[in-house]
Amino acid sequence: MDERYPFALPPLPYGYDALEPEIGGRTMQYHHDKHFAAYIENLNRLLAGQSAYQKWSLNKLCTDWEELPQDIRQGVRNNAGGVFNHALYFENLAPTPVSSPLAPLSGAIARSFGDSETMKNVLKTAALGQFGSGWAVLCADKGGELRVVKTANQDTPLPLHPLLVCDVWEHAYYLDYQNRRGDYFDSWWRLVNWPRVSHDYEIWMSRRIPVPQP
Ligand code: MN3
Repeated sequence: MDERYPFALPPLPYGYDALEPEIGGRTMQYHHDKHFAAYIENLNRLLAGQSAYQKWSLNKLCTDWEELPQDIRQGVRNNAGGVFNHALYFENLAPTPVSSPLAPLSGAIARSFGDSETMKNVLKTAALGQFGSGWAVLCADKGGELRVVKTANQDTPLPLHPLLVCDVWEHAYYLDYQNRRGDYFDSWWRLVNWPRVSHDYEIWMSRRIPVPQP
């Protein structure tokens, strides 16, 4: 993402209760207005007075945080990742989802997983297998192949390109599902905005830089 300091909280693209009954309005309100907002505020606070790094894009902050001064390094890692992951999370969902991925993503799913159900199971295994807080992510590599990764805390899968992110921090589901992360995953899956995810894959494929031939 190309956004730069000062970062602003993007509005939720639907109403707080638009994803009910799968995800409750209270969860969405706290998740967007408190948790997501806090990552934005913290990142802006960390970068205030750091003019050299205010020019960095969100992507660069997420990938090159090790180059930052010691006193802001870990904070930027956590909060830039939080901004990046949550921006995608809320956009990945929709109140009236289309039930299946569109071409060319559908073809990539067939190549990489066989079918959508298998991909869902691989993603669910990652979501359930992430110990503690983190994310399960469907990613595309530079060649357009798909893969599933899990990340801890607010780490991102960059430089792999994340297409679809499942937040498995308890704040994403505890009010609605308590300890039942698997039930949350199944509900979350029904909300996936496949037209948006498919479009994102198409854009990623069109922007690929050809590998230079020796
Ligand atoms: Mn979250």
